[in-house]
Amino acid sequence: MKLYCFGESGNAYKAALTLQFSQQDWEPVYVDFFNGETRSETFRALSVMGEVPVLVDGDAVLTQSGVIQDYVSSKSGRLGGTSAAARREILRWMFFDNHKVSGVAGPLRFNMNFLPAEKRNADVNGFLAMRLASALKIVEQQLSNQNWLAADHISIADIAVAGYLFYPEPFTFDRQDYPHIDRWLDAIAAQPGWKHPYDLMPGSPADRA
Ligand SMILES: N[C@@H](CCC(=O)N[C@@H](CS)C(=O)NCC(=O)O)C(=O)O
Repeated sequence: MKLYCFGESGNAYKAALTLQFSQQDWEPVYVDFFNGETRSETFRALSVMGEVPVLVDGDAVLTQSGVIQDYVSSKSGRLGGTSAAARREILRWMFFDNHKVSGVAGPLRFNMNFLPAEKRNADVNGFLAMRLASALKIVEQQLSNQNWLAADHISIADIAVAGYLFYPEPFTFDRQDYPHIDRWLDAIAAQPGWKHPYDLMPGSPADRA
């Protein structure tokens, strides 16, 4: 399988970690996001939404990190639920992630680190930081009652919610403020196949330094 990705993309990282943890044979294809590749006609032919990640598996072309995660989980028989109800519980946390955690952490991290300084808006970032803190409190609460977010084992929901939280750039998230999230991130990083995003996918801020 080929994963179109770049190192700075937390959404791509979720797909890459899912492939790693489910022991799939895959390789990354670098997408030059910072030079506008996701807006090119060639890329749009692959992904009408113009977004990374894209997974190509033979004739199957998949976009949206959650769909890719679900596909890889179903294909490998790993990281998913064993019943329809268990799968729904996993999806419930993935939708929460896409809307309230990654959907906020991604733009906030982009604004604070990758947007040119003159375009940064403190009010926008303050609003996003407040929204992120509220969502992370809910994650912290869930993890105070159980080891994993949506099942009694690691699932694609854990990978989705954790995706952005492994990045080193500042985006107002500090592991020390969330002891249960801190413990859970360590448990994810201890899984066989785990790698830091900049070691797993091509591209990192160091390339533009
Ligand atoms: N909901 C999507 C979000 C994907 C997304 O936002 N991808 C970003 C990189 S992290 C992207 O490719 N953006 C391209 C653009 O905005 O032009 C998913 O989970 O895959």
